[in-house]
Amino acid sequence: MNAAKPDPVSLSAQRERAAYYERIAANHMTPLWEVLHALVPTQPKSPAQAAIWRYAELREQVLEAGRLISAEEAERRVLILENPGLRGQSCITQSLYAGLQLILPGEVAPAHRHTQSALRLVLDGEGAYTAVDGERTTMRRGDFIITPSWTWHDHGNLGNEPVVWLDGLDIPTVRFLDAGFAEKSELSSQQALRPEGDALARYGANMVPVDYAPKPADPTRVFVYPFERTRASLQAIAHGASDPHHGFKLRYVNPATGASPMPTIGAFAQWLPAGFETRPVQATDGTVVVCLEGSGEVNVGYQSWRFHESDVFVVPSWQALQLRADRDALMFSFSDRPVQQALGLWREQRL
Ligand code: GTQ
Repeated sequence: MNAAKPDPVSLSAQRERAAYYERIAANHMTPLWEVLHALVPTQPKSPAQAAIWRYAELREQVLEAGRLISAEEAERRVLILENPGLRGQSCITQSLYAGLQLILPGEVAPAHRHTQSALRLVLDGEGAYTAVDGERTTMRRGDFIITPSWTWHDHGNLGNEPVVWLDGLDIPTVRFLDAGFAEKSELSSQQALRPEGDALARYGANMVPVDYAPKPADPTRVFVYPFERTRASLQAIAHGASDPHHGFKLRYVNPATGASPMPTIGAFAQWLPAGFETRPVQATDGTVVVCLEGSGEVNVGYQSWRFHESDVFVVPSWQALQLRADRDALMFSFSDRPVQQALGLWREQRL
């Protein structure tokens, strides 16, 4: 259908409308017709921009923060990765926050809990741990660790080198819903209630405790997805058929339900053999991507970058993504996909 173009508006009509808008503004009202197309766009037009953070620079700058403030004083010593299109809002996409956290040998990031859900992706250094609701896990490069909503968590470094990881939280989502609560623990480090590995043994070995009956939206009790398992799975499936748009890609799940590990954040691991080039694909979930192994080139919309180990980039909603690996590449990513799927909003277009 070809809608007829409306007649041009005379200057006097324009002035009359402007005066009217001012009168109704006094009653806290505003006309829909001036904003309708921005409110109901024909397709997503995210203010977020595609961007890349190179780890070589990130590392230097977060280590500098280590000389300026202690983990104890900061509570969490983190450099927020702020989307250049969303400055001042502490977010990397409209719904997600990302930051680079540093913990130095001997330091403790004290126990607290909040309704925001968090994930960690360990990037650098050995000897740190995260404790979640009374159980510690040693953090190793590539490990994907979660602290679901309202779980107590603290971090510490028992080793002798700086440890750096990427934090991903649903802070903007919880802020949007005005549903944020937080509290600090009296104890700086939680007391261990269970031995290390307990949760993984109980919930992460294709079994669950005999009387365990999770609700569909419950986060998983498996709070660590060890990198060696992820890597072994990706390498095993890489002998089979690839997906032209995704290479070899798996999503992390709550093994007891099949849902995402936490209700607000989905996470993915992807293997691209050397020389593999994905076909472009766009999706409504703005996504944060980390290169854990290998190197290559990424195209997001009209931009393109080379990426190396531990580089982080963000792909805004509905921008076309294309990846090319020049060495075998292992990519981790996270997004708000489970939220969009629960609301019936998620779309993907394979180009
Ligand atoms: O480790 O608990 O990057 O509470 C932001 C808020 C990390 C954490 C962040 C947090 C944490």
